[in-house]
Amino acid sequence: MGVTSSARLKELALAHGFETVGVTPALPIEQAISAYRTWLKADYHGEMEYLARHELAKSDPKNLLPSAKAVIALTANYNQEPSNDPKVARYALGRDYHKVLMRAAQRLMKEAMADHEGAEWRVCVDSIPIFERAYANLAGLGWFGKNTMLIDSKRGSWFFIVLVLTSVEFAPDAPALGGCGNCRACIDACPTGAIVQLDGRWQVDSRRCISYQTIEKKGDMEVDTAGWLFGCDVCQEVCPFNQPRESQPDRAKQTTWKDFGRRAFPELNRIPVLTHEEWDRLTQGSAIRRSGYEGLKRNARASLSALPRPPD
Ligand code: B12
Ligand code: SF4
Ligand code: SF4
Repeated sequence: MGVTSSARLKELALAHGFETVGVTPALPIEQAISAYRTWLKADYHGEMEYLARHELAKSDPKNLLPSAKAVIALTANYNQEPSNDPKVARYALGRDYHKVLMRAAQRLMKEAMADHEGAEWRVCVDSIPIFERAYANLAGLGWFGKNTMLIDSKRGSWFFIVLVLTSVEFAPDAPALGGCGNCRACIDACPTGAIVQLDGRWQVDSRRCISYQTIEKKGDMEVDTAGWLFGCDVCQEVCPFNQPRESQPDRAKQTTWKDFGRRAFPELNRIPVLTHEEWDRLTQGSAIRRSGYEGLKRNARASLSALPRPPD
């Protein structure tokens, strides 16, 4: 079978709620492999041991789907008004994106593959070892900002990435081009100095990153979390590509995915005294569950102790 047009696939992807879609060949990406190795060697993954274990699997998409010919990259906008009490990163305000986007991508692929008898595919939503940003970059969906986020010049960076490996050889798109120029707003604004130069590239040292400390890290908190209960959005909030602009109507738009709408949270000072049942109800179907019951309470205590005290 020769190269297949991606026109219908793209039409369907937009109809299923994804904002952008692109295709790139299912080949190893040498620059990503080498950047990833350097990052691991510097211990920037902290205690996320699974990232080191995944180094080999990540080197070739055929390790994940032997028949893979193309990688389809999709984005889903999660932008909404920030939550300030408690401070929860925007991506985690609604329903757990892993589940929502896995379902949406499976529905899309069933429809898109109806005419491709015997076609195979595998959906990845931050769920299997693959360089999501690197493939999405080559598929034309965004470029790497100094904060390491994939940035779409027209839309900004408030989006999730979904990849689909497929045995159908869809026609590839051109990689996305762009850059930060002289801007360094995210580097200066990061409360913990987590965006650092490594081998000539800006990278995130997870050990210093509030997102890592409040979501992935077990045990004691090692940095001042600047009031964040779960995740951190500072390096995206300050980015000029995330500010509304008349000449860019798609920039900083609010999400249209109903599932990502904000759920109700108790105030920060209520969280350290939540019972297990209350925590269970609060976090069901939410990405916030990842930090665990003790982890969320630890985050709240750390945030409360970091808040400026009112004068006596
Ligand atoms: C581990 C991880 C983290 C860690 C480390 C983050 C980091 N910057 O490395 C922590 C816990 C800190 C984290 C935080 C967040 N994360 Co996170 N995370 C991941 C995960 C699972 C792996 C990332 C990774 O491998 N990092 C190591 C570095 C070295 O890899 P990388 O960032 O992919 O960088 C690549 C490029 O530099 C590339 N490269 C270098 N040179 C070249 C040249 C060319 C030509 C090419 C093609 C590529 C290339 O190679 C590198 C390796 O792929 C991905 C999902 C996935 N499977 O990819 C989500 C992911 C990156 N996270 C995501 C999100 C949303 C977040 C947060 C915003 C959540 C929050 N609000 O708290 C923050 C943002 C912090 C930040 N500034 O990055 C999204 C990002 C979407 C986007 N628009 O970019 C992802 C893609 C999940 C998803 N499916 O949507 N995350
Ligand atoms: S998520 Fe927060 S702590 Fe992590 S790099 Fe961005 S600004 Fe710094
Ligand atoms: S804030 Fe500036 S330096 Fe940082 S990613 Fe955005 S444009 Fe690049």
